[in-house]
Amino acid sequence: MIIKKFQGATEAEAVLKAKEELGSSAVVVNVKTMKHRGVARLFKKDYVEITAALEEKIYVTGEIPQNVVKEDNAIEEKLDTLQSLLENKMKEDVVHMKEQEAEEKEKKRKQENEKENEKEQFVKLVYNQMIKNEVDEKYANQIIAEIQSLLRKETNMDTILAAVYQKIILKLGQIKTIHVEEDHQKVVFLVGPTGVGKTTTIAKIAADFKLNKDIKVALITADTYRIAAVEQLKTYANIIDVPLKVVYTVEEFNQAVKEYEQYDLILVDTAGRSHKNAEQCEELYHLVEDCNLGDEIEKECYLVLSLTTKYKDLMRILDVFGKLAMNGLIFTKLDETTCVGNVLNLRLYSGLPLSYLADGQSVPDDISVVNPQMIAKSILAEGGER
Ligand SMILES: Nc1nc2c(ncn2[C@@H]2O[C@H](COP(=O)(O)OP(=O)(O)O)[C@@H](O)[C@H]2O)c(=O)[nH]1
Ligand SMILES: [Mg+2]
Repeated sequence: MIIKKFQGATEAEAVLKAKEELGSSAVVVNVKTMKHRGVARLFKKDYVEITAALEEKIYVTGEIPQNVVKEDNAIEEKLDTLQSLLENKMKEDVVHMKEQEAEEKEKKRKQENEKENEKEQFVKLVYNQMIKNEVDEKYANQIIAEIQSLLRKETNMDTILAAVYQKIILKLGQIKTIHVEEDHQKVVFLVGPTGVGKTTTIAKIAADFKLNKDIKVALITADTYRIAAVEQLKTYANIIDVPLKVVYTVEEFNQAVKEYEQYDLILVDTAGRSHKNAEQCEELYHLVEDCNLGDEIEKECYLVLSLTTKYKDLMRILDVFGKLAMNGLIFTKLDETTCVGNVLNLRLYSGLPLSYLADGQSVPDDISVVNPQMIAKSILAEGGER
């Protein structure tokens, strides 16, 4: 606001002066009639003084008074300050935002690291579980390595565990059982070390085929080293009601098979061979490989192993018996161990299919076809739980 006083002989003259200087927008805010003082009062006439006011920034044309220009400059300065303040504030905000972004990123990275650690620990746990259940380190590592691509993107622990479980089942592979067709003779040898349960397993299998599958079963035993061994199988043969022939030579064996012409499944018990005794083993190879069965009769051979045997010994046994063409692996004494890792180990070490699993001394009940789901679960369970 500009306020200024103007004088004139009359009010109109003073107003005119005001409008000339301040422009037509000037407003008269006060009018005073003034008298001269002292002697001058006698010679001079009264005059009028007005106070005119003008809002700033109204000037459009004409000369702008100095004080108005000053005020204008002040405002501009203020505006400039305001603008630079604003600019500074914006700059600060940008810096702040960038800092916040970096912080968020760091937080996210930390969370991801935490998850990664958690995952690593979980995988380690799964690995340890396999080792505790006596899976060979080599195979446990292989399994973990094979799910690496899934581990890179997956964070859900259940999914990871399920993938390991699936891998184990895949590795356990297709199960091979003894398959017998009517009028299609099959001769099946069970071989393996002493005392693993060959004779007991033969009795169990014979009973299952005869009683549950209605297959004509006959037995031959070539285990003539111990009288007790023959007697043992004789007892089972009587109970199950199947014929049994005892043979001492390959010729006798061939003859026995001939005489069993009408039987669909002939199960052959063999003497337990120490894998350390080469001569004993040669005898067995001779029997299994050189027997003359003719083209009509199918021959199969299964290696019987006890789950109570150490992995190292099992590997040696496999090295020795592996010289025979083998169709599958039978494991016994599952009931005497909590660790089934060797089922997977031997399957992978030999490349042979898994067949049967015996879990007790009781004939005919304690045997079943290998169940890969059960083995995989047990391998991943605390204490090999089944
Ligand atoms: N706990 C247990 N014992 C078994 C099993 N299979 C066989 N056995 C026992 O192991 C011992 C030797 O069995 P045997 O059939 O004579 O073995 P072989 O020498 O291989 O013929 C016997 O006392 C059997 O009762 C099994 O699955 N579990
Ligand atoms: Mg025996």
